[in-house]
Amino acid sequence: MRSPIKRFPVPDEFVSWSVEYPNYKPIFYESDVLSGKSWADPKIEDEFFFPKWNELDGKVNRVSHSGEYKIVENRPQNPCGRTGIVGRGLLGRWGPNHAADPIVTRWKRDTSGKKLTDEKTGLNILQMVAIQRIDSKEWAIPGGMVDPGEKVSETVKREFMEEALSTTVDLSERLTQFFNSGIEVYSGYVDDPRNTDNAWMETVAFNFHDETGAVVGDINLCAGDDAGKVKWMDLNSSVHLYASHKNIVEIVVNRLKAFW
Ligand code: RP5
Ligand code: MG
Ligand code: MG
Repeated sequence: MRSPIKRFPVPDEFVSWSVEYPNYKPIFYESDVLSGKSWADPKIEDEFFFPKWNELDGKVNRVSHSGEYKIVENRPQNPCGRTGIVGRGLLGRWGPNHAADPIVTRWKRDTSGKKLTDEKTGLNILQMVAIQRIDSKEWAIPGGMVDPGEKVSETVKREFMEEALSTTVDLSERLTQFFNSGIEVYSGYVDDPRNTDNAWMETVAFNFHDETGAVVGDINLCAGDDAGKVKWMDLNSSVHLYASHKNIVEIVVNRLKAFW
């Protein structure tokens, strides 16, 4: 969901905290939705809230992939700079909000099963299972938040099942094996529209590649949870994807030496 709040403008040259921005007057915003939710932290001033920043805090992972983040005026500071909003905005956790993203790929083929290539470069065309988010209507990787105590390898599988297969029932042996053989392609900050000066998205993205197309190539896709639509999307440099998902997908395309 895009924040309904108008951010204080931050020109590119003032994003970095190391550059003085004396006129910076960020807007405070925390969604009412967060109050009392088990997946959200309390307000920073809550007398019973003693977060362990930069550590595994019970089951909540407050460690950033970008290294140690600063605590300024009792609040975690976004390691990528100013955003125009203070407070958590729409995000549940102060500091890093951990997600996981499954990039499920296959080669584009014709009806006879022959791999299709880009005419100019002769490179094969890669396809990814993409979902259309209900909140912003943008196409995206079918990722989601890591539950407290959950392994990211479980999160990617669970989120793919919820958003792209609309199921929570156990997968077949073959699919289970497929989802156990993912390759981690990225871990770090996500340039998500919900990020604020004190709360931001981070992800671990895994590639699950079906080389022959026999495992997930003809799987029954069905959009569920926060996905309105699901499809196999051709990947190339003109795709538009939510947040910084395009950069993450490009890593997979390069890894598999596909057309971009
Ligand atoms: C993105 O938001 C992550 O890369 C992940 O895809 C997603 C997680 O948030 P929800 O889909 O649960 O809203 O930044
Ligand atoms: Mg989800
Ligand atoms: Mg999601």
